Amino acid sequence: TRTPVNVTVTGAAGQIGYALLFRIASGHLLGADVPVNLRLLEIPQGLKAAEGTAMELDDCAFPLLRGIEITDNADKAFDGANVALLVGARPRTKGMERGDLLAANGGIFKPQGKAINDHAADDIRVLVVGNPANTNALIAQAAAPDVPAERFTAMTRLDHNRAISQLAAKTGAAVSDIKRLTIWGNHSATQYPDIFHAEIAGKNAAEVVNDQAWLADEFIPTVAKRGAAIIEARGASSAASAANAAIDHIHTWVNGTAEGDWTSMGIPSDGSYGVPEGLISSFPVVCKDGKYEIVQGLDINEFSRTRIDASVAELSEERDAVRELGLI
Ligand code: NAX
Repeated sequence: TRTPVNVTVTGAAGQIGYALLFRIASGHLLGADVPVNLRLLEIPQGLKAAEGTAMELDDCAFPLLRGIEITDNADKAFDGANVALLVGARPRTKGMERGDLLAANGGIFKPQGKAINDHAADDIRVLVVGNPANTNALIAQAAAPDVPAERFTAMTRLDHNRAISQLAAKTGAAVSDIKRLTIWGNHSATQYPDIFHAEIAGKNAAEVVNDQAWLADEFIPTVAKRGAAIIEARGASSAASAANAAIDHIHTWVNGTAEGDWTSMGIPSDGSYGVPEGLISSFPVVCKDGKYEIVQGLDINEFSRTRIDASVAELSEERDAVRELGLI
């Protein structure tokens, strides 16, 4: 029998947390044969609700769930953590300036990065979901100098999945026929979903679509603004789809991408594709043996170049801003 994997979830009492925890406990995060211990980190006001969720988790009698600990202490929550899903964040409220937003999140992600640095297991893998996800991941990573930088990642898998779904709807293809889609840049309105290297049942997706106006005026904005459209329709932000994407992200990282396919992850740049080193930007990646590698050698056309550069410029500005605030 395998040793349980310690999975820490922050913001566990929130709506993504509620959609996430049951799937982790039922084996969807790591595999149907991997037992898990859950560590739930909340702020004091969230502890009672987290306890309620833990009662429900108990009531599922999940065979793979070996334990649940609930705490408002980051050092305890990350002690021995193998996987950390950083979901809890400070949302942007009306009239809030970007500097205030970054400062408030720095107050969350800097100490959590330090707690990960000091207490997590050697094989820790971190996924930041809480927005602004890429820059929050950068703040946590900078606060964890003893952890290899590549263990800090940000979630663009929801954007990736949204793009696949939109492309399938447009072409009538099955989602399972769509491969090699890429989200580049920031998880924000500037993100760039790239279909020029994507394949639909083995054919080049851009050629199958053959409609530049749809690409520029419908596909890209629909994917980028999907979060706002969900809020408008549901009266609440994406939760189950975000949780599903977080599960996908970690599952793919640990268990690998399918042969001939790749996925999108926000990861520290090594300078590939002109993205300044150290920025946490989304790239096409192949995962194998628990590691990821940026897909190299893709030909970037002018349409793509402009959009990648714009999103990366935004990431650079966010990095400058958190530097000025002393958060990295
Ligand atoms: P909720 O407001 O429902 O839940 C957030 C939870 O985090 C709350 O229970 C709160 O008490 C807790 N929390 C706040 N500060 C904390 C801290 N310092 N330590 C531990 N817990 C803390 O938000 P929810 O809808 O679950 O969304 C969570 C985050 O995901 C938001 O930042 C949201 O913007 C972000 N999203 C990111 C997405 C992505 O694709 N990267 C998509 C979905 C989502 O919008």
